[in-house]
Amino acid sequence: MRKISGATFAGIFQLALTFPSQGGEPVRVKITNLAFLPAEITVQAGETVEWVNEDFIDHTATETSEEWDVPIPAEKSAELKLTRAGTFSYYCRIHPGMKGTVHVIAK
Ligand SMILES: [Cu+2]
Repeated sequence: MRKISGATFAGIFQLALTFPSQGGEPVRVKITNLAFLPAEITVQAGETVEWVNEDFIDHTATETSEEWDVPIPAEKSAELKLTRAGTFSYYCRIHPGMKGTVHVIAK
């Protein structure tokens, strides 16, 4: 009996390790050579987007109607949690030719 309960406990522990903490990993968008990659992503409401700037210059992820404006310094990353469902177009204020889209779907 003792052996069985020990095995069950180990099973539960392993299961807990399988699932990441709430919120999970951010959805990553790479910035390289003045472009958001991928330029279009879909996330669930409550998920976090992480922009990873691999360029040697600063960028921003600025929502078209300025609902959000995220500075992303050179060779750094920045995160934004998106809670409202909708389609959001964004660009870089410093390089307006850089454009991206985030689709946020309701849970
Ligand atoms: Cu830029």
